[in-house]
Amino acid sequence: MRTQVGIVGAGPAGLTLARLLEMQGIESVVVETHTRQHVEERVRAGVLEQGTVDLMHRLGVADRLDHLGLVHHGIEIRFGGEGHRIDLHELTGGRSITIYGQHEVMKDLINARLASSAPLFFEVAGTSLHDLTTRAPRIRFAHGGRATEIVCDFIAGCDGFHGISRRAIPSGQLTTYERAYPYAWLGILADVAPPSPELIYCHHDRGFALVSMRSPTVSRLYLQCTPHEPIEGWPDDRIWDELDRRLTLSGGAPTLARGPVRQKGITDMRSFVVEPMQYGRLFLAGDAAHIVPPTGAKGLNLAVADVQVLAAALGAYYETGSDSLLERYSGTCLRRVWTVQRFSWWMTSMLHRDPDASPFDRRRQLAELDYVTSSRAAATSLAENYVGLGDDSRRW
Ligand code: RFL
Ligand code: PHB
Repeated sequence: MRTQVGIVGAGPAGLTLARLLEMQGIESVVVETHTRQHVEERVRAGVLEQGTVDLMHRLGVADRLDHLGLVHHGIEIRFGGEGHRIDLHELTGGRSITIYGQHEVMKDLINARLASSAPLFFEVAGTSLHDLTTRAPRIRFAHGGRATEIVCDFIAGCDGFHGISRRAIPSGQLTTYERAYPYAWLGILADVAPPSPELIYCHHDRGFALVSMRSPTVSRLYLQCTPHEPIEGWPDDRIWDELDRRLTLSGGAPTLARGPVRQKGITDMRSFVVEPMQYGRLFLAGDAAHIVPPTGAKGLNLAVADVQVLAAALGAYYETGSDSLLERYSGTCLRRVWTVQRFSWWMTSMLHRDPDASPFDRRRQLAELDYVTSSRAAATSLAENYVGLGDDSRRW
């Protein structure tokens, strides 16, 4: 089989790239290890930046998003038992975020891909990459028990943090920057109306808590916990009690309505970047190249931003024969990646309870929360990063 761009991974990065290429008349083949059902049901991100929503419109995959997405103009930062609203809309000249589950984005992109009859193979096994520094790099895999090879002009490694693309680059070619955090997130999806119309990022002596949602009847709630804790130690009642303790306002009674817990899981947190994001004719995009802790709600948005840069560079190559944008791919992406890394690290450090913090660190952290929620300048900095700096052409 031959194609112009071979795409490894049908996550947000891979399928958005496939759609962007299709709209420019560039052929691609997408290969994915999991089943369609798994990809469409995996509960992950929930916050789309304005730029991501705008892109979904340009890609013609926003009908359900327009119908089901919840547009939010603000978030709450809660600490010391008091809530403080950050008015994202007012502070950023009218921008907002949209709550729409990543799995819904996946359904929309998969439907569009299948409707166009362009190749998308689920349940492939043993993916491997070859001849990356030649003009005809190859992807090999087995599908339905048959060994298959795709000869490509370029390969996009969109296969997430645990994928094979990054590992296909010889050691010594990449520099890795990494930071682990001494805490993790326990997340639940519950069939109960969200306790607040807007997201609540809550700092508490017992640890961080986050109130989010997927719809007016489904809540998505997170608690800071210890990395590698067994989920069995967290029966539903313990989770609800802990959420109540952390989220209760000063002098108030616990107000969290409880409902059936549909899904629960623990996620470790890390910051991770490899440089450069390209090797020969292999281009890494999304979580394959970088991971952010989820506190800034940025991973999906960053993955989508990478592939916009890549699609434009591939478009220029096929139109003019020039590979100058492709050569600059990594440098262009990394500026945004590091801006978002800084913000995600900062939100994470400000809001979590660090078990290793000294009494000085603790006072400094509370002073930071106080500053962010009382200074318009500080709140504006949070707001413009949170809604996304993505379409500011002076920066990128
Ligand atoms: P993905 O989504 O991991 O997709 C990679 C795909 O590649 C497949 N794959 C392979 N396919 C073929 N051959 C192989 N050898 C393969 N190996 C792997 C995988 O099966 C998969 O389908 O990466 P991508 O596309 O880069 O997208 C990244 C996002 O998924 C991720 O950054 C976000 O989910 C992060 N994230 C959030 N991001 C946001 O923008 N806003 C949020 O609110 C937000 N909240 C979150 C999050 C991530 C979380 N978890 C669970 C990590 C909340 C959580 C709890
Ligand atoms: C979510 O709704 O899953 C969510 C919201 C905000 C975050 C992370 C995840 O910062």
